[in-house]
Amino acid sequence: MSKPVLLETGPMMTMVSTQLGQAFATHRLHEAPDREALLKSIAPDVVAICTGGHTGVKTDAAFQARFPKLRIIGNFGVGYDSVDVVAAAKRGIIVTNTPDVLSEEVADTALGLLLNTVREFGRAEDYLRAGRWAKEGDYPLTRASLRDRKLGMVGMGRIGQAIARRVEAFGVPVAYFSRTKKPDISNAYYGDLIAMAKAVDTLMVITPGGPETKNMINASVLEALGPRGILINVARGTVVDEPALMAALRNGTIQAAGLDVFWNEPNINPEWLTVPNVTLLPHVGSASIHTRDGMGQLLVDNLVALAKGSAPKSPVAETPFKAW
Ligand code: 8YV
Repeated sequence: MSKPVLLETGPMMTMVSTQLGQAFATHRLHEAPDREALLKSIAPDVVAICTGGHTGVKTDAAFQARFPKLRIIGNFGVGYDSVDVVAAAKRGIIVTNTPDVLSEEVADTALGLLLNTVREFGRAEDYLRAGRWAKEGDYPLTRASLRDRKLGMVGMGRIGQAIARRVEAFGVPVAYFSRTKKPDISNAYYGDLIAMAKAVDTLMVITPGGPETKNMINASVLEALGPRGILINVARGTVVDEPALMAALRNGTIQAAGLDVFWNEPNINPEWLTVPNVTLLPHVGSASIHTRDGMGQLLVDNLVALAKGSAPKSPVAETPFKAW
């Protein structure tokens, strides 16, 4: 019997491609000399798509519609904003993501970025490497410290809770904003983002991307955060209004920001490189070998479930699995 047909929309880790190749007849969109020709020839037979935000391919309703036999879309990453899950749900297509295996890693990154932003470690290291310590004396004392801060979480899902635990261990009180109050979480809850931004001086953004949260951190939120304000974003670039943030950093509306995610990755706005009070990371939230291996294996397990006729491990809430 011939293997079921799977499309990879972009480069995947070797361990992912190798294992998928054992269960499926795989085709790689990114390696095709003529993408359109490849899609036309395989579209009638494709039952599985392997994708991820990093591929740059939007698995939207129009893209999904090209594959009449499509049953599953496996997304590399916990965030699946590049997949239209509403369109998938309508056709009974299962969408899977990679939750849990990356929560602690992303939380570590969030804390690293927070500390770096507050205490300027990156800039202090640049100062040392440039030979300025011996010539010019000690690096200036940082204006900011975690010692007198209050932090507001924008989003309190699994990664948010892992971040909050760490922040509290540093002695910093944590409040949170989300659409609904979570009964099992005792931190101060705000249903109004502006009210929380006024009450704290540090915002940690870890909410899903997509149209619902687009530009949620806008000029009004930054104004409410105020001149001691620090914004950290480890969610999606789309959640923050970038021009508003850049202006707020330049004119002192807030003090500093730390960003792991941007509009138009990896081709970020080059103007960011000229803003001194921002710490910039190239979307490395989950990027350790240990954690990416865990994500890759979960992605494989989800997709291979179709070939085996078993239940996928982590379907997203919008497309619950019943049967193949
Ligand atoms: C990865 C991420 O960079 O899990 C996510 O949602 O943003 C990151 O872990 C991304 O999945 C790579 O496609």
